Amino acid sequence: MLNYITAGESHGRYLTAILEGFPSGLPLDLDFINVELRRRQSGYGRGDRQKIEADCVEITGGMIRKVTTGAPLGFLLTNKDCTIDQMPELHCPRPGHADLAGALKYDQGIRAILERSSARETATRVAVGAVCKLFLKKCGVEIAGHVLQIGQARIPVGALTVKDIRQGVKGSPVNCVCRKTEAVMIRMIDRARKNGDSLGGKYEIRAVGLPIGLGSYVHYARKLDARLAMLLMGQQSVKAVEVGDGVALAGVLGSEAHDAIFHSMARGYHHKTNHAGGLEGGMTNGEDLIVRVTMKPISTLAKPLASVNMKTRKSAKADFERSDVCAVPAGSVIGEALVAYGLADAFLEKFGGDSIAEVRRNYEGYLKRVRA
Ligand code: EPS
Repeated sequence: MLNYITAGESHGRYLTAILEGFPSGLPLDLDFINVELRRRQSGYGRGDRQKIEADCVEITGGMIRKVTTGAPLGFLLTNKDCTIDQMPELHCPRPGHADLAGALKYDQGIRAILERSSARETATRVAVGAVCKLFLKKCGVEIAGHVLQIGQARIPVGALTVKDIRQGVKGSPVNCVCRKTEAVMIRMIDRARKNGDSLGGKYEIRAVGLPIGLGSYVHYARKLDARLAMLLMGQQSVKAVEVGDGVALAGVLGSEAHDAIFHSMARGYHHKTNHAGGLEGGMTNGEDLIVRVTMKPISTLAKPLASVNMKTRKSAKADFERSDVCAVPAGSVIGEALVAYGLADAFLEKFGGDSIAEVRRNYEGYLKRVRA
C-alpha cells in the first residue's frame, strides 16, 4: 500500500524521501515531525555531528495548505555539514561496517560507501515515520519506544504500557525508564568513549490501540511480524528482532507460552497475558504490539581494530572518522518510526481508502463486526 524511498549521502547537500500511497485529508503537523527529528538527534553517546545539524523538514510535494492531497509526499532535509566533495578518501575498512564489501561490490572508494551506509539516512525515515504516526493517531494507535539495555546495563524486566514508557523516559538522556539503570548506562558510555570503544544494546517498541486482524497468515510476505522484522532489520546496526517474549519462548512450555482467550461485552475478544507481543499467525490479535530490537556496537572505533589497506593490501589499523559511541537511544526513536510505517501500511492494506475519512469509515464498520 505504502512505499517510500530515500536518497542522499551523510555529508551531501540534502537527504530526501518520497512516500507514495498516503491518503488525502491528513493535516500535517510539521512541528510534530521536527520534534521527532530532534528526538532522533539527541541521546547520550551521540557524536559531535548532532551539534552541527538542526534537522528540520521541508515538505516538497503532496501537501496543500498543510493537508495531504493523496499525491506522493516529498521530504527534504538540508545538511549543514555538506562537505562531501572535500572529505578525504579512506583505505582501511572498518570491521563491522559496510566499507569492505561495499567498496569491492560497487568498485568505489570507501568514501562513497560510508556516505550512503551512514545512519544519517535514518533522519528521513524518522520524518516518514512521523507522518505515519499522525495517520495512526487518527485511528487511535499510539507508539512508544524505550531503551532496555546498553552494554551490560539493562532495566529489570517488566511489562510497561505506552503511557508508562512515555512518562518514564521523560528527561532521560538515554531514553530509559529506570533512573538507576540510566546512571549505569551513562557511566558505561563514558567508559567506552574514554577507551576509544563503542556500545550497542536493545530497545523495545510498543503500540497500543490496534484492531484484531492487521496483516495476514495466508502468504509469508503478508505476515505482519515478517514485515516489521524486515523494516527493523533494515535499520543500521540491527542484528536481531524479537516479537513478544521472543527468544525466551525457546525455553518454556506451550501452556506457558500462549495467551488464553477471553470475551466480554466491553472488550470483545481479548487476552489477559501478552507473550505473543500482539501478533499471532502474522496478524494483530488486538493486544499491544511489542517488538525488541538488538543493535550491535557502532563499528567506527577511536581505538581501531586490525584491517587491511585496500591500496597496498598490507595490514593496517581500520580508519577512524567522527562517529557516535552509542546510538541505541536514537535507535529507539528510529524504531518507533519504522514500526509506525509498518502499521500504517497494514492499516491501509486492511481498510483501503484514498482519504482519511474513507479509511475511518471502513475501519469503524469493521470494528462493529469484530467487536460484536
Ligand atoms: C549520524 C551522522 C553521522 C554519524 C553517525 C550517525 O555523522 P558524521 O559521520 O558526520 O559524524 O554521527 O553515523 C554512524 C554512526 C555511521 O556508522 O555512519 C546521524 O545523523 O544519525
